[in-house]
Amino acid sequence: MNGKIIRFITSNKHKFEEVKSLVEERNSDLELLWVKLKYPELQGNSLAEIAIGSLGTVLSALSTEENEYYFLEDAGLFIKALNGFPGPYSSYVFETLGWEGILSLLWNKDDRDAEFRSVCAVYFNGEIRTFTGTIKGRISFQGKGNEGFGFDPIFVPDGAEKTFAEMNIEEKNNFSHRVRSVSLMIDWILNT
Ligand code: ITT
Repeated sequence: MNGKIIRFITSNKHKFEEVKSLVEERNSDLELLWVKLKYPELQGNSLAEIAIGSLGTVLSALSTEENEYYFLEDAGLFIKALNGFPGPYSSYVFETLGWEGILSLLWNKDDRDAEFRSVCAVYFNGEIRTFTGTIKGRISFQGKGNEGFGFDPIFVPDGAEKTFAEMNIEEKNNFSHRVRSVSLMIDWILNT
């Protein structure tokens, strides 16, 4: 079936552009539209819980069209030496400490293992589903690069020598947690 409409609810232009690039690369007949909205992010112990709760809140304020897909995506950085912190609290930690604060917390840690996780929650005709993507990597010792957003200057994905912020969108998309969760969602959408 052609011409399916997917509406991505996010306030973050970078996230939208990463997903747009992926949708264009898949070359399917999906039409991606941006619902530019800053929604109140519910706190929770897991990204899935936060994503489902936030989507429910947003949907209650939107009038949805039948046969259209509505999704949002919640991501977090999980650092091994900090027992998974900031994880589901990544937005708050980024706003308060920034990536520089994360480097300070790790100043005496040799173990730099970390992962980005992403959960998409998608609504379609009365039901919500979630899809998860993960990329393992490490926290660099210094911030590097000007591309991207958030913690990109300090995250080096496994298989690369550069931080996400030293990559353009296409390069980052070869690794990213977001591409992994959204690709699973697209596979599902193309099969419904
Ligand atoms: P939304 O409007 O879509 O919620 P957001 O920027 O608040 O946009 P998230 O809640 O998903 O996005 O992200 C939580 C935090 O994790 C956020 O502050 C980002 O800085 C960071 N983050 C998420 N994905 C990232 C990525 O791909 N690269 C770097 N940092 C990322």
